[in-house]
Amino acid sequence: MIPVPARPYPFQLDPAHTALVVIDMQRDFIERGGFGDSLGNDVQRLKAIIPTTAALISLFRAQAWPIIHTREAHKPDLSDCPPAKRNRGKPGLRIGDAGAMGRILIAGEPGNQIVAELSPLDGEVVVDKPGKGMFYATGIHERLKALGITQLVFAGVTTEVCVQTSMREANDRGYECLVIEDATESYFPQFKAATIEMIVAQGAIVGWATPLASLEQAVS
Ligand code: TIU
Repeated sequence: MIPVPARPYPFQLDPAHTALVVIDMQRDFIERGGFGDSLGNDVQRLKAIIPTTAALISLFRAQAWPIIHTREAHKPDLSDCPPAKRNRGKPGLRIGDAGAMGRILIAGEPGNQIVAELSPLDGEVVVDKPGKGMFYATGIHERLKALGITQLVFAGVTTEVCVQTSMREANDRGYECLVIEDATESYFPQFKAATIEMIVAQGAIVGWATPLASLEQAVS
């Protein structure tokens, strides 16, 4: 076990059973003209975590620990997008509509690609998920179990939506979860801060949180 300084207390990292999950670092959320922009958000602030997330991915690659990348993605026929989800978007530019980077949040469209700086390598798992959480309708729990993974380190966007939902889903499935605070971001700084507090509260009710430097120093 590798003790990693973290809140609310050190995280005991089990190197043989840990995977990195990079949530939804796709153009839809990070560049102008995508889903995040269509919802009225300032997407600029999400770009800031690309270097930290790249360094985190490099750390896992150097250790040859598994890496999972997710994308929020729907089928072109929208058969996996319930009206309750589609109708909640901005009227006139909803999931499946034609935007500046192709159809909004649709698999295979330019906007659905992971940003170039964080491109998955061959052998890394890429999960297309129709929900906010990474476990709903993806089969990833079975794949992680087959790999013997019991701990997940989280990065990506947005902290309070897809990252938090995925961490809570993971928690309920028995994974120990650590979020890297400077490798996750929200359109709303106050939501990011509140989410981190919610995760670590009550003795790590959902998981642990730490900056990348703490993990790097612990692993080196
Ligand atoms: N809107 C928002 O903050 N997030 C999402 O819709 N999806 C993810 O967080 N990936």
